[in-house]
Amino acid sequence: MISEKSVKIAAKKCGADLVGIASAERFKDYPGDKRPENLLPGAKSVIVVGVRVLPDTIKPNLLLSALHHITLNMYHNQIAYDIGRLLDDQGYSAVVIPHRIGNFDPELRKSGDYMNIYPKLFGISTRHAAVEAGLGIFGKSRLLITPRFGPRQRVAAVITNAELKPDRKITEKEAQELCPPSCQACIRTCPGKALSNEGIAWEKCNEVIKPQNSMYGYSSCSQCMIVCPTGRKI
Ligand code: B12
Ligand code: SF4
Ligand code: SF4
Repeated sequence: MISEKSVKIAAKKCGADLVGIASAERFKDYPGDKRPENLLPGAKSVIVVGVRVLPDTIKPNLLLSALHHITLNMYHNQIAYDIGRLLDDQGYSAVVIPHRIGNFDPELRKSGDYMNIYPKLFGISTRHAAVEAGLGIFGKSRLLITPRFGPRQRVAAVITNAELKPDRKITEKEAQELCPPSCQACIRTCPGKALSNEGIAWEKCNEVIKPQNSMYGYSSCSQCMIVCPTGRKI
């Protein structure tokens, strides 16, 4: 029987900065199409792996930023694949949720319903899975905020029928420290005015990053990642 410890050691050996485990049970109140069983009948656990964003690399210009995000997507996709392979070797099923490294059909991107169509393609939200796996919380930016890196990580996931001990979730008190009620940095800085205390207007964010996808091959804007004070090195 595979243990959570061996999964975590393997993920770290492959280069993961973050690894957490959620039980599939934690997704029971999610919309039907966002539950792990939707992709893997009999799913028991979701393993989430994360790699850090280097803030100094995404700052200088939009091309460097886009290329950095692509690099990290390739990297976490590979780590997730290796975990999938480890599970497969031991007779378990695994569905790997990677992230895209290239652009989608430009015609699809122009669709007025793109903000609904695009997330559905991935099955589950890896950011939600990371919160369920105790890696962090949702900040006012709607990004995953972790104690070590703030919002500066990208994440992939593996759904499996292996029963692994889930990690504890972040408490309410810890959440207040990660995204203090008084902080407004991401809201003030967002060039698309997409963020507010009420949440995010996805279409406004997409208006900012859509042209960058065509120009640089990937979403470049990372202002909500750059300005967040949480997880900064002292
Ligand atoms: C689609 C998408 C986008 C779309 C957003 C559209 C949308 N509706 O989500 C666009 C193009 C705008 C976008 C922008 C960005 N993205 Co993006 N994106 C994704 C993607 C592929 C899917 C997210 C998703 O499933 N959204 C749909 C739902 C879940 O979103 P929601 O509004 O939060 O949920 C609602 C409902 O579905 C429902 N719901 C969902 N779950 C639950 C649970 C319960 C219990 C209930 C009751 C309801 C409910 O209620 C919610 C509120 O209405 C993920 C990767 C992945 N596979 O998950 C990356 C991802 C979220 N993106 C990421 C990043 C970094 C970015 C950008 C910075 C761009 C960039 N440079 O890469 C910006 C940041 C915007 C921001 N501030 O969040 C990272 C985030 C990392 C982190 N630290 O959090 C991810 C995880 C990709 C990765 N490889 O790491 N993104
Ligand atoms: S990625 Fe840019 S446009 Fe989108 S929410 Fe973050 S700061 Fe705003
Ligand atoms: S910038 Fe401030 S408000 Fe925004 S997510 Fe980070 S801590 Fe929260």
